[in-house]
Amino acid sequence: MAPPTGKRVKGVQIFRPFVYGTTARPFDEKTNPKPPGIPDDHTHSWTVFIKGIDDVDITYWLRRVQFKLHESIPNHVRMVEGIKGQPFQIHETGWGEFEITMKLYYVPESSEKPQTLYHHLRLHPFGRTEEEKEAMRLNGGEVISWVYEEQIFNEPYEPFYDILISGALPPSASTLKDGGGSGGGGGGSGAATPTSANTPGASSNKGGNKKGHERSHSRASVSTNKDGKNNEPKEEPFVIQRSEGGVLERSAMIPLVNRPGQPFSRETEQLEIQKLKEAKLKVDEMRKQMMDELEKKQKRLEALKAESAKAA
Ligand code: SLL
Repeated sequence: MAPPTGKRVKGVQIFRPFVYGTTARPFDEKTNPKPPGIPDDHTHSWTVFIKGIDDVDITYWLRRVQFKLHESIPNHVRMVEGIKGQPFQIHETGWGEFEITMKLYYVPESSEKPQTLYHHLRLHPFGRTEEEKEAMRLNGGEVISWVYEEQIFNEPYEPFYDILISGALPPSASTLKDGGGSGGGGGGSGAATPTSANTPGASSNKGGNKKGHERSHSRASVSTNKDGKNNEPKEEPFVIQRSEGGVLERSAMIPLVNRPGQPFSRETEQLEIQKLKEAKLKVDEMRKQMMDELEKKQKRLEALKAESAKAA
């Protein structure tokens, strides 16, 4: 961790969405043959990863990730350095499930301490219900356990703040052109509400006040300075727009709709909200029924008491 440079930007929280998790497949002669040299007792190939939502680059805030695997795996502590536009990931094979520890090391400009995330490697179909497990079995045996998360930078140091809001770019632009500072456009800033989609059990490894999700995501052509003044971008080689509901690099957007391999979107969020609303209605209904029954019982008790008082 580098010594802090500059001052913290007070009263500001910047968040960046990301996705982490595991994908596993059983070995199968046709669809997933076991490579030579893999021990007989290994039943699955699997991958653990941390990446940007919609596969956008996150190396401008995340520098390296230390993955700690099960001790039975050779060389079980692995450091993965960020490569621009690529996920932080490890491919492995094995026979058992276990908890993976991921230590996130941020870019030096952030002066942030590393943070740890935990994720359970899933090799076998899982879910809250048999239906959910069956849906996984139908998925060609691929077991996906992914979590949507938001990294909050609370009152970031000025140099890091400048990097974070250095300008939203079209997807993959970061692989074409280096570095921050050019282009216009602020990424969204705001507070986090960790959610999970399609995966039971979202994690949340940090605090932060919840302000909901309707935040400034798409100020893509005008940047806002710390002093609150709007600046026209100095150099703007292209008109920056979301394409196909995808997200801009270096923004806090999430996709508008689901696409193959991208299960986290506004659409998913709406479905989750709908599920919560339905669950609340059900709980309200159950509560009302119980209250009605309680009232009936209380009346009956009163009646019995009155009867016994008369008899005495
Ligand atoms: C279990 N508690 O009993 C867990 C342990 C260990 C998994 C799982 C070894 C791979 C290798 C491997 O898959 N270990 O030998 O490279 O399920």
